[in-house]
Amino acid sequence: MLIKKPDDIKGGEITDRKVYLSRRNFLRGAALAATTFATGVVYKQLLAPQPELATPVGRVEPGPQSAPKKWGLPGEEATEYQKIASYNNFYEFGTDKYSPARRAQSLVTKPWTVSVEGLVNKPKVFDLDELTRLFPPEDRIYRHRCVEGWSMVIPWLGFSLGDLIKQSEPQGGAKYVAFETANDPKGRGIPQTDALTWPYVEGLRLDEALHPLATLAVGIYGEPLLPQNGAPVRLVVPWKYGFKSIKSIVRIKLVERMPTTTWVKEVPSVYGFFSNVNPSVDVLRAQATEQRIGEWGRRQTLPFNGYAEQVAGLYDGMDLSYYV
Ligand SMILES: Nc1nc2c(c(=O)[nH]1)N[C@H]1C(S)=C(S)[C@@H](COP(=O)(O)O)O[C@H]1N2
Ligand SMILES: [Mo]
Repeated sequence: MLIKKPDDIKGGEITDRKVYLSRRNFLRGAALAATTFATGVVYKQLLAPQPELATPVGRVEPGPQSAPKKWGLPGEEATEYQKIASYNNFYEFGTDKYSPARRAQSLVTKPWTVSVEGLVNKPKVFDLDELTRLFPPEDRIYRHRCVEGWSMVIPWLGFSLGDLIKQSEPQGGAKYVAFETANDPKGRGIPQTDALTWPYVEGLRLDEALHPLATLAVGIYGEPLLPQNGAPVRLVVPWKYGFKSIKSIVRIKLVERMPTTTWVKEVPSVYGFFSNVNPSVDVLRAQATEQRIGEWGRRQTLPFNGYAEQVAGLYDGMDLSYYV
């Protein structure tokens, strides 16, 4: 694998991707600045105590304390709300795990619309309130596996993306679905950092998008999404690595050809379009085990993140060590 040099490993496992990014910037000719930045990030992660949440969390004692059975999975406890809300990837607001909880508070989420467009008979721009009225969200507790090696169990509040897509009446030529995060620095309070190119974009094959597990989430633990978790509406694809679960979505477009995605654009040699959780294929680094946030030790990573029974059929006949 291209990116695993001994140099890269010493910064700490969780900073792998940032180290990669700093190398990319290096290649772009921003050597000094990038190196300084990457070092700063490493120190921050090593030294930072658990950060205070900038947002007053609506529910100080979240679900697990009051109703642990309701929120867990068999043999797996739901991750504490405070952890879900303070350990995030949202590169628009910084590349370390703790920045989004502080910096995403600038995100303007009202009013918010989601456009469903492209190869559909009934394109429509939905106001968020209308969306949740038409598709009432329900509790959906899923594992969330980041390619950096950590995982959580998150009690989302959401509805099936497929229900929204079906009502738009996809045309015969529609084969894929492309998603876009808001990209409006002034109007939406999203800083234009140079970590990635914006907007963040993602995609699914249409049959994946129609699978009932593919979820549009509007809340966690029964509360509206916090900005750092991708308010007011984000994708959740529990059998794929976390980066497929694009946050703060404004556009859903049905298209004929496989759309590009942010991480495929960034590192085509490492990331693939499908990005199904697969313990036997290394993406970024070995993916056989994971650190469940809030637990000691590591868990075995399950094929399709434990959802093989439901989703493996989508990939019948595909060589999943090639179609990563
Ligand atoms: N727009 C946008 N969406 C994003 C990201 C991002 O940087 N920007 N990061 C992804 C990654 S890598 C992960 S692991 C999840 C993290 O979601 P969480 O912070 O709610 O756990 O969001 C994904 N969606
Ligand atoms: Mo991730």
